[in-house]
Amino acid sequence: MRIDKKQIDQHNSDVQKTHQKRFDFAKSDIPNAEAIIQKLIDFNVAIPSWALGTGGTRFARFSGAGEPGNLEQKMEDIGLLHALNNSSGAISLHIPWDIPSDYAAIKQLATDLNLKFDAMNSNTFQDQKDQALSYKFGSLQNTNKAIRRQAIEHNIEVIKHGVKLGSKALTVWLSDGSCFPGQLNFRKAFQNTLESLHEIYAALPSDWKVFVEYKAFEPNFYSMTVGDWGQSLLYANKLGPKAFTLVDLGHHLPNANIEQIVALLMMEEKLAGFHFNDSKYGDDDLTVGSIKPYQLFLIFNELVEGMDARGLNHATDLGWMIDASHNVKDPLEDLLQSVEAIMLSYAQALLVDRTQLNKAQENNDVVAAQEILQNTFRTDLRALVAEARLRAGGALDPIAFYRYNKIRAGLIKERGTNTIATGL
Ligand code: LRH
Ligand code: MN
Repeated sequence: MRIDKKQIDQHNSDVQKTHQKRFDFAKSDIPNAEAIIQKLIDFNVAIPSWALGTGGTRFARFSGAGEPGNLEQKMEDIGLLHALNNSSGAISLHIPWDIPSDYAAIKQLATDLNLKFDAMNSNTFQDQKDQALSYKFGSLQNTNKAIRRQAIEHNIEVIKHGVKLGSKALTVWLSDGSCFPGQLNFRKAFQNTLESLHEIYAALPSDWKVFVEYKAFEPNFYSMTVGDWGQSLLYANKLGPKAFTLVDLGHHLPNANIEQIVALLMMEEKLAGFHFNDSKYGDDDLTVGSIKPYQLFLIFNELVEGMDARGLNHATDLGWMIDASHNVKDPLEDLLQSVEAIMLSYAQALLVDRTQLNKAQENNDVVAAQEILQNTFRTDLRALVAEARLRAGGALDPIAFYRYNKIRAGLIKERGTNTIATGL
């Protein structure tokens, strides 16, 4: 399904008056409103190919209707999101769930939909039906050299798929670890994993990066072989200049100070980027900003401070991606909400008066520092984010447009109710 620009123009003219009033009020109090809007227009968040269908848990999966049944339909859905918010201009593929059958056709479709190919994701956390050896006891860590070899070859295969599509990065998330004390020799598991990652690193084209994604627990529940930012940084430092750490917001132990982790990984120039989502307990993969919006703002506050300290390009020098799963909501509405939450937190971080904040920090004026951050967080920037969307050719209110134009009903009419999207 494609959205006609005229439909968006009609929607925008219907809500323009209300928007203009809100925008005029918002910008009247924001001296750098135009600079913030330009940064928002340039900012894009990649959408995971595995989050366009209904997700589930081990207990149940309540499938939705009109889901994308193949890679082309997944790209169509991301194209639809991008047409509405002009901030979702990239897709991140997961192999083997999304192996293109016709590369030229897929690349042409991406061009037609104004989409780029973001980081590729390997998968050694499942056994594929035609797979010789099992990853039950891990992949790159496995005590069996042949199983490590199989996993290395898979990652190299994923790089080859990515090169054909124009991707520039490989994300390696390993489910490897142990469920019980005594099951694993931690040192050998680390060294097997590092040795294996060195072989994958050696296969990277010169202009590629590898992102080492860490996770505290699940599916292993005693140890994970890439269990936290420190372990991921160890691997990235030992691998070389093309290796970085990837922060998935849901992969931390309860109450971890993620904004501090982000500040230090930025300082070490080893932060690859993000898998944005939100969570209350574990790796819940909930809508971004739906549980801990202040934490998301504090993370972007550290990101803007860190990126400006190094003169980085906000839009292109880090990897911005959502990694969520939708058990009870329409996946496309959920993703629209997540992108909105990211844009709002980024806009607020751009609004922080850093000169005053640095002064308060230097003077240990705790209250002043707190007031600067909390007042910024309590500043409503939704009209600025909407204005950026409008200027970029998007819809002022994507969710309202999506519902008013019965997009899901249209997808069901096109695809029927039984299509299942590959993914989690
Ligand atoms: C692991 C993870 C990883 C993906 C998977 C789909 O929890 O976050 O990034 O490979 O989800
Ligand atoms: Mn992730």
